[in-house]
Amino acid sequence: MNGATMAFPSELISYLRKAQRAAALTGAGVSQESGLRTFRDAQVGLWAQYRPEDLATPEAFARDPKLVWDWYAMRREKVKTVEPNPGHYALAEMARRIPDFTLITQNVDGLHRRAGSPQVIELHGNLAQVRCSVCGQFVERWDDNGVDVPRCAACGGLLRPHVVWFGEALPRAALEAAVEAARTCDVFFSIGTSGLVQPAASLAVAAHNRGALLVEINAEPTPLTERCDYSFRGRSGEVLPALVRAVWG
Ligand code: BV8
Ligand code: ZN
Repeated sequence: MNGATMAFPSELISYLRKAQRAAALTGAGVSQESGLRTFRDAQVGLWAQYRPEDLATPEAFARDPKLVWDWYAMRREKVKTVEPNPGHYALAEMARRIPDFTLITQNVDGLHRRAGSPQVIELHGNLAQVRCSVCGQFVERWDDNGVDVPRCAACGGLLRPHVVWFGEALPRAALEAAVEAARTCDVFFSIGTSGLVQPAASLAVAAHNRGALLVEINAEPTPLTERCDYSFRGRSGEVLPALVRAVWG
């Protein structure tokens, strides 16, 4: 299905025109059209031999901090070279159209903010931020001599990316805000996510159980698909702009 010729059910269009409160959960699929690999995509180059879920763990960092630091340094550099895509901009537009719109993302690339989304709940942190793995102090600048993992000037601890690794708790305030949005919204969008990672994936179910309309936009079916009121199979960079055009002109 491509966005240009998409037709949306009229009852969905009228529902969205009246919606007062909406929440959207985005995953790596939304950034895929900006040129960022999803977690499902195979990695390339010298990272091809590693699975993201094996690198994004405290155990991997403890075992080989340099490998994990370099993987994030590579991703930080890559994010600097990409731009938000029409899917990001369509979500920023939705926030201007729906009175109470909460954008929740699993992505750590910061592209929603760059696309102008007013406030973004970053459930899994942000690649661009670095903190000390010991004292937790955030660090703006560090010298990476390419040999050792940079250390904290205050306590000498190893620096690490400010992202949530598997097995680590999500930031409490972010998770609480996301749960509150899921509980109170009229419509919940699940976009570009395989719906496999918890607790993010449970937000859509919580919203649906509270009576929200559940709308999925994803390139392939997910464990959420059969629960959805609407599930659009397609690229978020095409479907989202088409939906915004159909609802708000
Ligand atoms: C926690 C930051 C507890 C790092 C990430 C067994 C059962 C259930 C749960 C668990 C379990 N074993 C372990 C767990 C818990 C675990 C978990 O869920 N594991 C899964 C894998 C089973 N969760 C955790 O560990 C979480 N923490 O539970 O802590 C705790 C509590 C208290 C105290 C201490 C501990 C932490 C999870 C967060 C991990 N960090 N990211 C980094 O980025 O490096 S997760 C990371 O992977 C991403 O952030 C994202 O969330 C996830 C990848 O998922 P997606 O974004 O959905 O991407 P994916 O590639 O999967 O899918 C993309 C989709 O897009 C696809 O469906 C594709 O078809 C579609 N698509 C592609 N292109 C497009 C598209 N769609 C539209 N348009 C396109 N163009
Ligand atoms: Zn420190």
